[in-house]
Amino acid sequence: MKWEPYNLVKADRALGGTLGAHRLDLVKILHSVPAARRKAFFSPQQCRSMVARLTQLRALWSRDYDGEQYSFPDNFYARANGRGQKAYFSNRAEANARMSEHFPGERQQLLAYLTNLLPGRHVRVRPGWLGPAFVIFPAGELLSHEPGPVHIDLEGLTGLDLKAREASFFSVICMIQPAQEGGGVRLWNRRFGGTREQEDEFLDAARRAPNEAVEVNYDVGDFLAINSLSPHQILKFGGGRDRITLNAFAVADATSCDVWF
Ligand SMILES: O=C(O)CCC(=O)C(=O)O
Ligand SMILES: [Fe+2]
Repeated sequence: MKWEPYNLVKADRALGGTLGAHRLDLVKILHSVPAARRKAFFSPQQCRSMVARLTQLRALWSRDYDGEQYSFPDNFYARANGRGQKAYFSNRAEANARMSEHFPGERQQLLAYLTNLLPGRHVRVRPGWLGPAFVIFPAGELLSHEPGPVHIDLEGLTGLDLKAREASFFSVICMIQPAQEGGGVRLWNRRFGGTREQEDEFLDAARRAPNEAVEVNYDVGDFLAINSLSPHQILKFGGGRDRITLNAFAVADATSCDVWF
C-alpha cells in the first residue's frame, strides 16, 4: 500500500548515466507511481537569488483567491476559478516576457530537464499560454490554518480526451522557499479515469481513504513531478516564511510535451 516517490537521481545512477541522459521516461514512470522527485534540482544559492528577485517584483504579483495565494506573473487555474480566463490570455505575452526577463536561466533549466526526462518529445511552452511560473502562499494565510483541498489538476485540459491520454498529464513543482514547518504534499496512489462529471465522486472516495495517502516533504530546490490525475493536497504550514514554488503543468504524447502554468 505505502509507496515512495520515484527517485530520479538514484534511478539515473543505477543506469550509469549522467542525470537525465535520455534514459528515463517521466511519462512511463508516472504511469506506475504517482510522483517522481529529484532532490536539490535548484541549488540553495539559485533559490535564494530567485526569492530576492521575486521579492523585488512584489508589486507585480497577481493576487489570487482573495490573497490566499499569489502568482508571478500569472496562474491559469486561479483565473479559471476566479476572475476568468480572458485576462490570462490577454496578459500572456507580457507575462512570458516578464519570466524571460527576470528568470531566463531557471526557466530554461527546468525545460531542459523535462526534455531530458521525456525522450523523443519536443518540450515547449504551450503555444498561446504562459510557461512555468511562481506560486506564493503567504505565511499566516489560509494554508497556515488548514490544508489545501484534495484535488486533481484538470484545469487547462479542456477538449482533450482524458481517458485516452491518461497518465500523460503531469504537474511539476520546484520548491524555491519551503515553509518553516510542514507545507508538504499528500498524495494518493489512484488515478482519475472518468469523465468530469465523476470528478467529485472520485475525490470524495480519496478523502474517505486518508490512510492510503503518502506525505512528501520538500527541501529547498527539490523537483517533484506528479501525475495530474492522482489526488493530492498541499499540507498546512507554520512559521513566518512564505511558501514559494516554481510550477508547471504538462501534457505529453509520443512526440511532444506542452508546458504551461
Ligand atoms: O505546491 C504543491 O505542493 C502542489 C501544487 C499543486 O497541487 C498544484 O499546483 O496543482
Ligand atoms: Fe495540484
